[in-house]
Amino acid sequence: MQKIEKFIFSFAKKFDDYFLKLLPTKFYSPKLHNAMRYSISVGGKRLRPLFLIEISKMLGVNKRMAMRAAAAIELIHCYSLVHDDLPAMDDDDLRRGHKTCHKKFDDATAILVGDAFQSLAFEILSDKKTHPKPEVRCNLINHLSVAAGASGMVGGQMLDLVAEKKKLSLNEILLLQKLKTGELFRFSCIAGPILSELKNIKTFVNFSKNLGLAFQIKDDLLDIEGDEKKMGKKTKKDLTRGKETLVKLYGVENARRKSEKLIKNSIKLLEPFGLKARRLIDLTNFVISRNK
Ligand code: GRG
Repeated sequence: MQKIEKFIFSFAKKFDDYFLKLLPTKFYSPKLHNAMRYSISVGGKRLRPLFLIEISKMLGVNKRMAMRAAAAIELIHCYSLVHDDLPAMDDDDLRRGHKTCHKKFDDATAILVGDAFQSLAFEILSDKKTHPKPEVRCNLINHLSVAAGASGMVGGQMLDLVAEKKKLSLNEILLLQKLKTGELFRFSCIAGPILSELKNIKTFVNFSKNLGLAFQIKDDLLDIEGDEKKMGKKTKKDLTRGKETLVKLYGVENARRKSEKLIKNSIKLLEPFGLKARRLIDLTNFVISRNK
C-alpha cells in the first residue's frame, strides 16, 4: 500500500468514529436510525472530507470546525449514493462492498435515510459549533445548497438520467459531470477558505474544477477497467447502459492523458503554498492513481 493510501485509510477510520457520533441521539424509529448507521458504517474513501480538511489545515482553520463541514459534505454524498442505488435510479445491489441500503432495509427506508442525511448536513452547518460568525455559517449553507440542488448535483443527476436515452455532445457531458460530481468537490475545496474568511477563493474554485473533472474521468475509467471486488460495486455499467462518458468520447488513452493534465493543473495552483501543500498534492495525485 502506498503511503498516501495508508494515510487515507487511517483518516477514514478516525473520521468514521466522529461521523457516527454526529447522528441524532434522540430518535423515534430504530429502523431509520439503524439504516442511517448502516449506510455510514459501510465506509467509503471519504475523499471529499479529506480534501476539505487538508485545505483547511493548510489555511490554519480550527480542526473541529473543519471536521463539522467535512461531515456535512459527506452526508450529502452518502445521501446521493443511497438514492442513486434505488431501483428508480441506478438500481444497484452492492455499494462499498455491502448490500445497498434499500436491499438491506427497503426502498422507503432508503429514501428516508437520504432525506435525513440531507437535513442533518444543514443542521450541522447551521450550528454555532461550526463557526461563531452567523455570516460564515450562512455562506457555507448557501454554497452547499447550491452544490447539492437543482443547479448542482441533483440537476446533474437529472441530466444523467435523460442521457441514457439521448446522445450528448462534449459540452453537454462536461456540464453533466460538472454538476453531478464537480459541485460537491467544489464545496470540499472552498469550505476551508470560507471558514478561514479568505476574501478571494478563486484559486480553490479553479483547483476544484480540475480536480472534479479528473475524478470523474478516473471514475469512468474504473468503470471500464476496475476490479469489481476492490471497488465493492458493479462495473461496466456505463457500457451496458449505453451511457455517454468522456472516456467513450475521448477514448481510454486520451481520457487518461486528459486526467493527468487536469491533475497537473490542480497541483500547479498549489505552488504558492509551498511545503504546506505537500499532503494535499499527494492526495490530488491519488485521485487518478487509485484503483477504487
Ligand atoms: C440521487 C440526487 C442524486 C444524485 C446522485 C452521486 C451520484 C448522484 C450518483 C452516483 C453515481 C456516480 C458513479 C457518480 C460519479 C461520481 C461518484 C459520486 C463516485 C463515487 O464517489 P467515491 O468514489 O465513493 O468517492 P466512496 O464510496 O469512496 O465514497
